[in-house]
Amino acid sequence: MLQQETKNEIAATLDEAAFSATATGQISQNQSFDLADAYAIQAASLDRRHGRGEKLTGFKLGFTSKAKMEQMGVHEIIWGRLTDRMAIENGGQLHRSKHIHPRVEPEIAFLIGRPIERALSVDEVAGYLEGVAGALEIIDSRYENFKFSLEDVIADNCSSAAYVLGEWQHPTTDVVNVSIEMKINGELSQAGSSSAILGNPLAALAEITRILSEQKIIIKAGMIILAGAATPAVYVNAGDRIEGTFTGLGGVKLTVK
Ligand code: OOG
Ligand code: MG
Repeated sequence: MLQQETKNEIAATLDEAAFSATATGQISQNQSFDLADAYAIQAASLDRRHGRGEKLTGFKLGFTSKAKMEQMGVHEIIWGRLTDRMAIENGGQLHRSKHIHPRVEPEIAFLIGRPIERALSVDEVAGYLEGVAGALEIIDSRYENFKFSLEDVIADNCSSAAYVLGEWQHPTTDVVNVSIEMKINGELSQAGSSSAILGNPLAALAEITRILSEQKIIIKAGMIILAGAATPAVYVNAGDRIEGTFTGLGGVKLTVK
């Protein structure tokens, strides 16, 4: 268990790495720390963002599909926090120079319609939704070579960097068998199915209600939840045009400047 002062120092290092778009070494190479420490560092790094005026907009899950677990070598579900500064409008631009080594991945997003304070079952979660959408997430590990341990990536707010939401669809729209394609510059880069996300993205939503209610964190109405990518993530370069298509949910576009 780390001292609070040490957690704050690590949080500052990660926050500055993100802010200056400069990679830093893995924390786990100099320090042993546990999952509780890792989430406390994440919270402290978010406090720094809130101090600069950023607002919490929701939460994301990570490593909810085999494809992601295998790509990154981490096999546990993780969660992180999203802020308004990370939101990019559909069709908008990502500034490559503001990031270290950004990657993009297709996601399913949920818009929460009423507060959630307890663990909900997969059958219950649908009743708390105001919308569902396709999304693109930009992840940008603050660690050199995009390499990390489970604790490292949690402390680094699960590599969260930016997200683009598609148009919200009615909450009863099927999200279980959505075919997902991600094209870069018109060429198919990744293809998958939303069923790769814990068999059903609503299961990811149920999972985060369980995790956050244990942490006494309320998911407020209007918040967004990203269920985790169904496919591996792909590096992006300046000039790239990225397009996610999600059968029944529509498309999401992003260009990299
Ligand atoms: C960690 C973030 C994982 C997902 O959707 O699985 C994630 C990473 O891969 O750097 O966002
Ligand atoms: Mg993701």
